Amino acid sequence: MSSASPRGALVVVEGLDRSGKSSQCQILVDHLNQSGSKAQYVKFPDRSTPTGKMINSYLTGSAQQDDHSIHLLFSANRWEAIQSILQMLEFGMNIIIDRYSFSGAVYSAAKDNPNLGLDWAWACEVGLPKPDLVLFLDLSSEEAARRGGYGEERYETQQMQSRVRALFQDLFKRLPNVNLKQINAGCSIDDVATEIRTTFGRFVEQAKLERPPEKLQTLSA
Ligand code: T5A
Ligand code: NA
Repeated sequence: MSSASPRGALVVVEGLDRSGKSSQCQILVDHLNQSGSKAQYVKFPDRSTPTGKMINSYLTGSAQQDDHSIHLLFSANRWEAIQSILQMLEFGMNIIIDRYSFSGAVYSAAKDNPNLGLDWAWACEVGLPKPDLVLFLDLSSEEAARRGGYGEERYETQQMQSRVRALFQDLFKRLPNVNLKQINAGCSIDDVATEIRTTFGRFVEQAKLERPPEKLQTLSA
């Protein structure tokens, strides 16, 4: 492929558990593929790899892990996928990622562990490709708790979720160079999908995509 052809966009969808990320990623990927763009869905954690299997055992409660060790596994689960993501972007594929480094830092920092704050948690994400656009699906922890399947996995308690919600905002304030759009995820699936489609369309009109993508940097003070 010639270097004149545009690279794909790296879009990340973030939010609390049950905010609708997976549903919305699939809707956006299908929409792009049906309207003539190429798009690929990527999800973290990817539970199919060796690191992902360890993460899955931890999340479902069948294995224990030290807080730092599970944190590093989540990060490794992203790093091991990066070469293939960069290749797909270079071939013009838009990559829509369901959770990324932002979840990685925030869920670990939300634990009651004084040695594991946002700065420590973010450090192993520095150098990963920086998303061109981050869509944050915002939903109160009470609304999230009312949705299907809530309460089955390790972090799905209301106390953890409300800490996570506050920490996402602390993290985003310390990443002024990240292109962030907050989306109200409390309305219907169709309404959220429409807002995401509109936001993505506006982003594409203005996007000047660096090649290769920029990298995530350390947090500002
Ligand atoms: N984690 C993750 C870390 O600690 N570190 C990391 O580095 C990473 C990447 C698992 C856990 O791992 C943590 C965070 C998590 O606690 P996961 O595999 O992404 O992460 O979690 P899942 O259980 O797959 O997904 P979520 O619980 O986050 O759900 P989604 O994807 O936000 O929501 P979705 O689309 O599956 O929808 C959930 C339910 O709500 C309904 C859906 O139909 C479904 O039933 N729904 C709506 N209902 C009403 N109105 C709407 N607008 C709705 N949208 C969806
Ligand atoms: Na999901």
